[in-house]
Amino acid sequence: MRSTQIVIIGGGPAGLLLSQLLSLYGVDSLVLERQTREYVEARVRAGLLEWTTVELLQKAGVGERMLREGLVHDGFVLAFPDGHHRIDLKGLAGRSVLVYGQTEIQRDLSEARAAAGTVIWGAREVSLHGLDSSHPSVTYNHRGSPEEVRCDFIAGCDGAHGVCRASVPQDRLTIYERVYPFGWMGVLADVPPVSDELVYANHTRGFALCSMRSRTRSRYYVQCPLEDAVTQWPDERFWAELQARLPTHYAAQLTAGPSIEKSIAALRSVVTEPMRFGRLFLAGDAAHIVPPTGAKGLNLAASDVRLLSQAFAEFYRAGTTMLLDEYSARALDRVWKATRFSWWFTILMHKLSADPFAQRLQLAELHYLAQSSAASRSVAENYVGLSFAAGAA
Ligand code: FAS
Ligand code: PHB
Repeated sequence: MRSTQIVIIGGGPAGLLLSQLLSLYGVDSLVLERQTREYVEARVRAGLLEWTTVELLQKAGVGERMLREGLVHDGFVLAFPDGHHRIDLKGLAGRSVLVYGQTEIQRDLSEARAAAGTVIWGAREVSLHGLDSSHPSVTYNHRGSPEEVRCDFIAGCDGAHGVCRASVPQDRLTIYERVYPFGWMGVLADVPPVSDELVYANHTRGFALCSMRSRTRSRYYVQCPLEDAVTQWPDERFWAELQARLPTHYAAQLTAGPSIEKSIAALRSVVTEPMRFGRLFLAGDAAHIVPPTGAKGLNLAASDVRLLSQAFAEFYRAGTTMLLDEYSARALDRVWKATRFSWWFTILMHKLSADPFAQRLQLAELHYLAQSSAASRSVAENYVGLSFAAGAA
């Protein structure tokens, strides 16, 4: 029977980044990923990195192409029916963010782990055993062959629909959830972005976001009804709706073109407490989901992995479990602060109802943001990512 120190379930950004960091600490791991490498690399998801995530990817040795191809952004624009306001991230929070697609991060991490040969793609029927014992194990099926691996710890990095959280007795965890009554229709297209910076638009027709992947590839989103299907959104309808939701000077800049990817994402806030069960530790979407409005999903996964990799390294280096014992509380402190910001930003920017009172409250808050440097500073420091300073997670 094969054995290793850490079995990581899930080969998305959380699982691969954890495996890469552990290898730098001299800790062995084995990643079990259900899908193929190509499938995972093709999933179009996040696009915006906090600088602490950039620094962590650099520390993991996968920062070279990211820094060469990524776009440094010092601010973003809030657009609303009677005006717009730029949040000066660099000036207000002293930090920038980096635009670099999750697909690229996944490619960089897959490349780095391929050399180590410790990722099993296509691992099926994964099942966890002995979570409360000192030597848990994982069974799985690979290319029709049943396999088993013994380990010291299991890292659950298997996303929102994984097996790890589902393996814990339901009376030993609490799941907090909020479902938003709308989704995001997202389009990727090889057209120049409408602006040099991201534009978040609050409009009476619904929310819109103008993002990008490069100076020639744009990523756009419009709020849509939850029950919509992608087939109801031919390119022509998408471009017309996006243009209708942007201020005129952005709408005039909009270049339409054929979509190369089109998908609808549901918006949810989910937090699982605690993030540890015996020898199982949850990280990333396996433990929490945020609406993408605040661009926190991938960044929270990275901050979990930063804490968990340090905790495992301390255990094997010094034989102490202090950081492992503190992991859940420290990770959740940061998760809840990001969950709050993502919820607040989602409620502020989306069309929640036809209720004129609610719309006036949103407008009042946007006007306040535009007039108050203190209010804008609060947005800026949450958007660039709260510090890991002592006392904060
Ligand atoms: P992931 O879901 O990326 O990876 C989990 C992996 O585990 C998957 O590869 C899965 O195949 C595997 N897995 C699951 N069950 C398994 C099993 N039983 N056995 C083995 N493997 C298993 N975040 C942003 O910041 N901005 C965005 O715009 C944004 N858009 C998103 C759009 C969509 C449709 C989704 C679903 C998420 C989006 N996110 C966004 C959030 C997203 O980027 C996540 O935060 C990020 O993928 C988290 O990474 P992981 O925790 O590794 O989870
Ligand atoms: C993206 O580029 O996909 C993106 C950027 C910022 C967000 C959400 C998504 O808040």
